[in-house]
Amino acid sequence: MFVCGTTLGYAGELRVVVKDHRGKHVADAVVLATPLDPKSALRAKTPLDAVDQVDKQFVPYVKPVFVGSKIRFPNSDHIRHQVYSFSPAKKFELPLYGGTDAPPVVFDKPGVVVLGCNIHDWMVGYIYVSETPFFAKTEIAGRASIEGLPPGEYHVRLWHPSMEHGEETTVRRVTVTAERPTTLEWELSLKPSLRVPRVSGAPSPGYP
Ligand SMILES: [Cu+2]
Repeated sequence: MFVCGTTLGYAGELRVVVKDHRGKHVADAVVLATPLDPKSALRAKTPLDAVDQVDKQFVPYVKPVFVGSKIRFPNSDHIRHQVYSFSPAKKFELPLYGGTDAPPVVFDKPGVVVLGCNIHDWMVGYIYVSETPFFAKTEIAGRASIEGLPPGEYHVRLWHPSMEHGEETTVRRVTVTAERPTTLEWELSLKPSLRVPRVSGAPSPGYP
């Protein structure tokens, strides 16, 4: 008798390359794969994760997490920070602190959470709270890979803090198989970045 489901245990992979309209590789783009069959997304993996503060910047600048994740906000600087968010997906404010004293924050609602610091106005970071457990972030070469995908149909989309159009304009329907990785390329229009890279050790504007 032929038994269906012989591919059980085999998983697919999505490989993604993101470039801007000039062909430059785009880092910090979040790639999200939502299975059309919701049973494929049954996974309760919400590890304790962290967004650090180093040289008065959030590290990493963009952090994708699965909904329900707890995030710590350690402070590796020798000064104190006061981290907050006014975003509807998560409003919170940590007390002014140094070191690793701040209690972790639970991100229980999907969406974009913009992080700021009350002391250092220019500090900005992003937590993307994903409703799907299948996501990844592009590195400097504009590449990301999502592994361990149950084979099937997916809606795949992108988010980036500087994207010109909404993430819904990036949605593609993709078939994932266990045989070979599926490669996708996007060209993403970005708004001119207002983020000024700061040199470590350089004098800081504003407060110390
Ligand atoms: Cu600060």
